[in-house]
Amino acid sequence: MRRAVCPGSFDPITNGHLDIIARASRLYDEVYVAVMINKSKKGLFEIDERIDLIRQVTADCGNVRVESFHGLLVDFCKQREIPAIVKGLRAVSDFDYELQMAQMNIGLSGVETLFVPTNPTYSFLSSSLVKEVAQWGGDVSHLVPPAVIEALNKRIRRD
Ligand code: COD
Repeated sequence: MRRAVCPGSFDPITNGHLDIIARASRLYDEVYVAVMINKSKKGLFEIDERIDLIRQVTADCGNVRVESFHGLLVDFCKQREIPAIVKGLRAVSDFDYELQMAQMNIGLSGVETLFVPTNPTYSFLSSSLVKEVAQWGGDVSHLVPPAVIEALNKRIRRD
């Protein structure tokens, strides 16, 4: 079975993430989406909320499993016998940091990183920008799935 992981914070999942996950799901038999826990960074959404949203919007793929993990990505991979990490690349600005992580990860454990070029429609898109625009009342309905719009509206109204 060919397995890969798409890791991230997914706070919240955007159409850019979803595009990469869907493309990975067509290349691999099983794709894990790993919501990596960073306790020093308070997100807008709790980890369980992020997982729930990702499960809803990736259900159509049919071969995507969503889990959270606290620790090194390479340990997540080792425990599940995953040989490949799939990352989206938006722009040159992503490349330096992604290259460092890819080289660290292969050095730590032999796990390969494969880069998928972003869909140009989403090359500017990040979870941080979505949250900022949504918090000021801007329209992000073309940038995230409808389930995320609903969750953003609820969260922002409650705060
Ligand atoms: N188009 C295409 N791809 C995109 C887009 C977009 N618009 N937006 C995001 N992506 C892809 C990128 O590949 C990105 O890396 C990934 O989605 C996740 O994005 P985010 O913003 O949700 O997540 P990040 O960047 O905060 O995730 C960083 C990780 C959690 C993956 C990283 O810190 C990590 O692996 N942490 C675990 C601890 C660890 O192992 N540390 C050592 C690393 S060497």
